[in-house]
Amino acid sequence: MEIRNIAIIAHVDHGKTTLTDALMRQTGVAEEGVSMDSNALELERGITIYSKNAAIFYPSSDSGRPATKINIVDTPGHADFGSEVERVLRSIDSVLLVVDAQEGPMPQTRFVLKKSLELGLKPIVVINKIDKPAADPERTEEQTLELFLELGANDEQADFPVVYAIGREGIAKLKLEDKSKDLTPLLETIIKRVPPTSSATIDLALRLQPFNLAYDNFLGRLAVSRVYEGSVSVGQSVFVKKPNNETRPGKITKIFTFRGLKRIETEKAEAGDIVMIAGIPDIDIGETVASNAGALPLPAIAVDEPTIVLNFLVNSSPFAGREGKFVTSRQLRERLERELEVNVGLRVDFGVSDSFTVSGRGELHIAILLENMRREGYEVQVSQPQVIFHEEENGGRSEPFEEVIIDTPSEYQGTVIERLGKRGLIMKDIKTHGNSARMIFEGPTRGILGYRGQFVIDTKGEGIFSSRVIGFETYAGEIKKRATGSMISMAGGKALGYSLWNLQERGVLYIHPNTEVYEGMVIGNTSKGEEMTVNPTKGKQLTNVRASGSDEAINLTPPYELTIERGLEVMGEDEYLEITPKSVRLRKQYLTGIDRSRARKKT
Ligand SMILES: Nc1nc2c(ncn2[C@@H]2O[C@H](COP(=O)(O)OP(=O)(O)OP(=O)(O)O)[C@@H](O)[C@H]2O)c(=O)[nH]1
Ligand SMILES: [Mg+2]
Repeated sequence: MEIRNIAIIAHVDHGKTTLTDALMRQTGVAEEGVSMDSNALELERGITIYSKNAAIFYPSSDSGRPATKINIVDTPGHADFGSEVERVLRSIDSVLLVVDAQEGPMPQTRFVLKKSLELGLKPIVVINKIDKPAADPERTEEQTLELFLELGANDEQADFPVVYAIGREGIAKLKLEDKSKDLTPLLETIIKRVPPTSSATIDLALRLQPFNLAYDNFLGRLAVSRVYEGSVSVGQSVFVKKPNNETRPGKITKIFTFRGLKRIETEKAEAGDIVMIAGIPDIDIGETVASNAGALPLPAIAVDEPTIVLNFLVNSSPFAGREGKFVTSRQLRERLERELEVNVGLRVDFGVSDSFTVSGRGELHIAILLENMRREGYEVQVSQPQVIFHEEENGGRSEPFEEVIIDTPSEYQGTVIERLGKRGLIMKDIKTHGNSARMIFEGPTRGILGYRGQFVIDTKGEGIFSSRVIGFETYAGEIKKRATGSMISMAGGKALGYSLWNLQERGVLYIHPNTEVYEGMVIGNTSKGEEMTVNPTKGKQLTNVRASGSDEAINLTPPYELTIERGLEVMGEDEYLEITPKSVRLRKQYLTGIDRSRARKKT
């Protein structure tokens, strides 16, 4: 059977997964309701976190034409997971570049297209969501072509085929005025434009390379791999080679191919296919599995370096152990070790016994790990994320820089420019279109950390903020962020509506009435920026003149409830974010006022 290998790439939310799901449905490998976004967190958030494989067969066997197997890798669009995409691109032969017909090319469109063009891939452009009321497919197509040229596409690449689609309805067409009822035009374009994998390499000795990892409780580490040459069989003895040619022996114990999302166990797979192999417990992305000890390793696959770092600690709050099943240092360590099996962008330094230093690609990357852990029953507390500095050879320091693209109604652009300016970001470009502005900034990750929440407020929820790391650049100097102070509880007990009502004048509260608090817990922030110790458990002094029942009704503003992401954003350097299966609490590292002033004196 002929094989075509493609990845589907785009900016976040432009419709990759919806389109892939529709392709699986229409080719009969998945039922209604089955989605590539299969992980619980993905379903809840509606974003793709992990890249995943599926295989479809087209045309279907009853058409009389020989069927082709199309391996599709759906990739995440969020910039924090950009390195996943990069790895995948190395292992496929063409990409579907999906672009939202209303938004046009966005930062991550640029990133994934740049990587694809550099690898010599010839993308198929899918202008998606043409059903949106403000969709402008022609303009989007023009902007996409401009982007191709700007990124140095060669003539062949710039002469890309365009397919228009409404992924959500499972419709694709080659011309906007065409009538279509399904995705056939897209499938035909894939068959026509994506080169089939070469059958000439099947007779060579085996070389395959993993580009993704998975874990199975029974089989251990699994490697999603592209077979480049030869064939691989169950029971085969192999040599596993690092890019530097360091070689160790191994044995293949299981092989799976894909049908839709399902894994199908098989005895043998041949060059061209994408398979999952088991049996090599320490296999890593970018290594080469070969049948000959003397085989040359395939070119390495680079994994992006982490940009932010924080500590994971055993929860030491007064409420520790109330809600979690797994709370000990040993349990945390084991969980993090397990994460390292599959989470390629993550690094953990297990140095000190009760505190693990975890580095990742961004706040969302870390937040997803924490969210998964709390769902599994873990309790943990973490310190404030910091950017990672690199020491340069000339003795200077460099730090991660990001490109930020902001779309906002024009009336808020001034506020955004001012805020980002203060945070060390420089505006590179601004374009207005109707009543909205698109601005491009560049600057240190340090300046962006903790800004997203403020951005939502500044643009009244109407702005779109996207950013991605562009590399390490010279240290941008000191950045003064607006100091937010914490409102710290001085007592333990239940927060009372009456005292919260008094406190809400002074800042933004994180808790509801009846929330249990402890001494040293941060219950809100102060608008003036000073630290404030308060007693949220204090009730109203009852006098004998009025009974409590006939009190004037109090009007409480809904609190700014902490989620993991919000917590990571608002927390101070001297605080911990406490995460348990049921709660996210912010606290001072030192819980009592005395301990805090002692610690301050020491530094
Ligand atoms: N109007 C319209 N909405 C669509 C279409 N296709 C997808 N959507 C919606 O767009 C949103 C995002 O779709 P996804 O398929 O999850 O996007 P994605 O590109 O996979 O997102 P990430 O994987 O998180 O980057 C969902 O709410 C879809 O229902 C379409 O053709 N038209
Ligand atoms: Mg997706």
